[in-house]
Amino acid sequence: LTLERDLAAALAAGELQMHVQAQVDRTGRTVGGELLMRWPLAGGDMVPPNVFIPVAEESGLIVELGAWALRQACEAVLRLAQAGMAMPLSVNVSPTQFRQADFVEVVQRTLADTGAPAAMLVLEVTEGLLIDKMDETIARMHQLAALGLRFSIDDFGTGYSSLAYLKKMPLYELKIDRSFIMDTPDDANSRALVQSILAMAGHLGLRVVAEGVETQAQADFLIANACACMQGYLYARPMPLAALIERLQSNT
Ligand code: G
Ligand code: G
Ligand code: MN
Ligand code: NA
Repeated sequence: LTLERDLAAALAAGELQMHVQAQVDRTGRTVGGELLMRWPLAGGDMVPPNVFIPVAEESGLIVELGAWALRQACEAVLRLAQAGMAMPLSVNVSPTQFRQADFVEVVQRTLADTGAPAAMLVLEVTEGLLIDKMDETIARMHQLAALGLRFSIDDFGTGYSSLAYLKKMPLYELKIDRSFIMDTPDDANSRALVQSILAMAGHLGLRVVAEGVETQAQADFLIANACACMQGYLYARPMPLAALIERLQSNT
C-alpha cells in the first residue's frame, strides 16, 4: 500500500522517467527503440519496473501511468525527429490499460495534443491480453491500426494463448522472449524454438525482434537465421533519450 501511494506521488511530482533501449538491425544500425519506465528514488536507487508495474496493475494506477507513458512516447518520437533521426518507438501497454473503455480516445487525444505521427508508435502488448474477450480486443486493435498505430506481441512464446489469434490480429511484429534467446546458440532446443518462431513469422510477414541479446554468438545465430532486429545489452542498455541521441550523433 505504501508502494502504491509513493508511486502515485512520484507520478504526480514528475519523478518518473522513461528510458529507451535501442533496437538494431543486422548491421548494428539503430532502427528503433523501446521505452521503459524508470522510478528513481531520492537516494539514487531505482525501483525496478517488475516491482512497481505489477503494483500499478493491481491498484489500477497503471491506467494513469500508461497514459503518461504514451505521452512520453509521443514526445520522444518528436524529439528524435527533431534531432534528424526519426525512428519508430515501442511503448508497453498493459492489459488493464488497453481494456479501458476510453483507451482509443486517450490514444487519439495524445496523438492530437502532441502532433506525433501514429506511424512512429508501436504498441507492445502481451499474450495475456488475449485470455478473455478476444473478439473485443481484436476489434479494438483494428481500430487503433486504422489510426496508423502498429502492434507488437511482447514476450512472445511465454503466454497461454493459441496461435490462432496471430492471423486475426493486425500485427506488425513479434518479440521473441529473452528466455528463448538466453540459451542460444548452445542449447539445441532453444535454437529449434527460435528458428521455428523466425520461420513462422517470416511466413506470416511479421517482423521479429529478438530480446535480451547479450552475446555476439547469440547475435550471429540470429542474423544467420534472418532475424531482422535485435535488442539487448550487447548493443545498448536502456538509457535516457538524450543519451541515446548523443550516442547516435557521435556514431555518424
Ligand atoms: O525495464 P525492465 O527494465 O526492467 O522492465 C521490466 C518489466 O516492466 C518489463 O516486463 C516491461 O514490459 C515492464 N515495463 C517497463 N516499462 C513499462 C511501461 O511503461 N508500461 C508497462 N505496462 N510496462 C512496462
Ligand atoms: O517489456 P519487456 O518485458 O520485454 O521488457 C524488457 C526487459 O528486458 C526490461 O526489463 C529490460 O531492461 C530487460 N533487458 C533488455 N535487454 C536485456 C538483456 O540483454 N539482458 C537482460 N537480462 N535483460 C534485458
Ligand atoms: Mn516490452
Ligand atoms: Na519481453
